[in-house]
Amino acid sequence: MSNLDRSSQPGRVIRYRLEAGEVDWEIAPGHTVRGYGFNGQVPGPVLEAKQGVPLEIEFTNRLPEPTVIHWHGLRIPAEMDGTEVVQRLIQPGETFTYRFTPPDAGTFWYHPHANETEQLEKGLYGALIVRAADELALDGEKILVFDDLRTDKRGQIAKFGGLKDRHNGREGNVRLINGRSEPELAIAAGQIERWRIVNASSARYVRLSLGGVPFQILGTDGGFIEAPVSAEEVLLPPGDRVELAVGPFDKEGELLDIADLPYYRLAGKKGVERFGAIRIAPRQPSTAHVPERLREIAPLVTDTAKVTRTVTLGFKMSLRRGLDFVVNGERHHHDKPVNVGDMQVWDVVNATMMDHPFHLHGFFFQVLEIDGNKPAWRSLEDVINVPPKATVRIAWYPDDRPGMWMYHCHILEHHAAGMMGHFEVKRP
Ligand SMILES: [Cu+2]
Repeated sequence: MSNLDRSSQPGRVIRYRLEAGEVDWEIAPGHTVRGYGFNGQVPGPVLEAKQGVPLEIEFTNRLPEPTVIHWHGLRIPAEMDGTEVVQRLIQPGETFTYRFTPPDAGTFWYHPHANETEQLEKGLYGALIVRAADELALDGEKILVFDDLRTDKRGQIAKFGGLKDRHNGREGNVRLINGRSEPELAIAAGQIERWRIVNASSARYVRLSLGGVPFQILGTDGGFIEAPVSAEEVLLPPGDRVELAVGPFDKEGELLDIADLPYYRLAGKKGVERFGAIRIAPRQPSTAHVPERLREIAPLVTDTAKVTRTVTLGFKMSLRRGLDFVVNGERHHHDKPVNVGDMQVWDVVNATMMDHPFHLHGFFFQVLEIDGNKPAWRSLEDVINVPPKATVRIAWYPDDRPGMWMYHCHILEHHAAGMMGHFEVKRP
């Protein structure tokens, strides 16, 4: 990270410089592909921010094409959201400085919001961590960015697969953690680590298992959940994040698979696929303590809240393009405005036979119901999977950040094929 310029003044402004450009990306020892990276690397540098401390990112586009950088999950002003509806695309050679103050602690990520199906596939993504003043520290921390890449016969990044990829989303044959194919990660026996996980895949649903050994879910998109939940697997649709307490493991020298279990979404992988491994390193003492309560999340609405909007995710045949993905029957839907201060209760309806990960920009929502059933725990989300033919009811509060916002399916090919909506949040 030689060209990463980071000067941090505690309590003042944290500054980064990011440059997107072409890169030789070593996905495995001796196997390099021509891709795109931030500051010459994939993933881009981990951006470390502090809750409530201004962040300034001077971004320069050295790509041969325009781009724009979206700060996924951050509740920042609309004009800093980094999409084509709030700013002119950043042309090759241009610099744009993003300035915002992250209001929430958690695990976020950044990626382009232009020609995403190509730019993310080529490696443009990175994690953004916002730390609280009283951050929970366990024995160690790891940041794992999951991705999959499709290579061709020459071992280079494959060309887009046309109509089939437009329909299914592009899944890859090479599985990557932090830009490397099936790496081995070490954790000392006896220790508990905090793992922050991002799924940066274009279309792959990662149904994560750590050798079938239970872990504790600590947080999701919007930071901590209220209390740790023990689980042996967790589903991350594209764009999703989760924070886990991993360990303690007992057997030194043991190797456990970081596996992606089968997930049928009418497309994609069919068997168990390996993303990497955990090696249990020599035992170390532990001082980690996972609290029984992590935070309180006040419910946004009561059970009797009225639905204010229905967003229907659909599919349409098209004579010109073969097929389209639509919202309320329209590609790139122009949705009605939302007033600042008017609580939103949305039914997100999936009218198709495929899963779609619904992503709302700039605001966290609470999931009220999935097909009438309450979720197992309360959380703050910006991505939620909407299963085939299901309805997910969400509530979110438009605080005073007027401007143009959007929501879309985070299967990047579906987004590109039209499954998105933009709307204005306006002061009444
Ligand atoms: Cu979709």
